[in-house]
Amino acid sequence: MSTDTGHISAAVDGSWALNAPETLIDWGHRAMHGSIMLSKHIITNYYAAPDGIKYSYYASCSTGGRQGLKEIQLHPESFDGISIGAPAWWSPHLAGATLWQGLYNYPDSDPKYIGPSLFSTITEEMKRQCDPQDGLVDDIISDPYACNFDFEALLCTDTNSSACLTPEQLTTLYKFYNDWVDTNQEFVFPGISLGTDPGFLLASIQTLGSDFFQYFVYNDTNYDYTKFTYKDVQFADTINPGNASADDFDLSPFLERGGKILKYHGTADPLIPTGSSIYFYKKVLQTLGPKGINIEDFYRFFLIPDMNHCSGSKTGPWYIAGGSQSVAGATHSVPGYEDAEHDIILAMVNWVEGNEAPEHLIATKFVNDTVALGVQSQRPLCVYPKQAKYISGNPNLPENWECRSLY
Ligand SMILES: [Ca+2]
Repeated sequence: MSTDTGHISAAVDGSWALNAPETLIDWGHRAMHGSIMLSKHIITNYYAAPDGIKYSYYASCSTGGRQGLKEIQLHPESFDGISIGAPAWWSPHLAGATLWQGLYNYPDSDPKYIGPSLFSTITEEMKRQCDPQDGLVDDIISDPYACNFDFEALLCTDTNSSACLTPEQLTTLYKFYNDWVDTNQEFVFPGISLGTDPGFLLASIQTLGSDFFQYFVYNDTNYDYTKFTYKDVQFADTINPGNASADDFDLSPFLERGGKILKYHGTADPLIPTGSSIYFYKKVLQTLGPKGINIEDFYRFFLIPDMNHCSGSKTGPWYIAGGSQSVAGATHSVPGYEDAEHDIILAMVNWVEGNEAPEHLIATKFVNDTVALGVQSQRPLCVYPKQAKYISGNPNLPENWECRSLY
């Protein structure tokens, strides 16, 4: 089953929500649940199964990730297992950060403005510094959070006046790659990971942010997003348009019904900061840990080094046949490797039906992301917070890596 949740629009156009409060609730959670219930009814009757449906699964990414988390928070019975990628789970804060990050670089007449011609300079310097810090020079920043990055290496000097940044521009860059912290040191939203292309969020004001406040929060065609501040996020929190935020960290009802969650997020996501998934994981841990629950018993999270939003990486293995992932020449699963170690859907099925929790997954990079051209490299993805560390031999082979705890 899939659903348009009751409206049709381009992904980055929020104008459909103008004067449409009921449609907003449909988008937030109601259409998903209604569609699930209806499809279960149809499937049960079509197949005339005497015992009904044995297992139900969900797989999606981005807003689909949010919708899956929201569904199991409101209706834990709906699914036995969900596979969630890069979820847009914290609606007012994600939209607020999207707008705020664009405003760092606004207007373009300001001395702090960084033009697009410098973006590759920035990411190349991050790659140069951070790639080796993970222990292997492989054109992949495997652990952006452990990179000690010297921003001032990008500073213009008297001998270097192009492909460099002024002190004012460095301030913009520093904000962009760090958490947004506002009044009274309150954490608002994580910044983008080091090494991630700033092109999407920094180059211009994205309607994913401004339309949320214009149409979802204020319902006002005259809204001026250039006046946006943290106060607007605080106000949006009080409304929580469409009750969309999937921010109920007590997932114990889903655990108690036997549900399983496999979640992944690329470490070079230019759209939804990777840190927002880490933050969610830690919030669930902090909520359930004190109750004596080991969250790995039902919720396992994988970072995918260098992967962009939901899919894709120039150099890193990223393909696990997750929701919205695709490579040329595959209609489903991972051709040549259709098993629970390489395919996150099969891993989820294996966990739910075979009671075997995945200790790792193996991500695949096909040459030019085309199956017919063969496998370029494979590498294990580890259950967070473990990381894949290179041992020896050919780094393109997964057996030459192991998942290790960092401490
Ligand atoms: Ca590296």
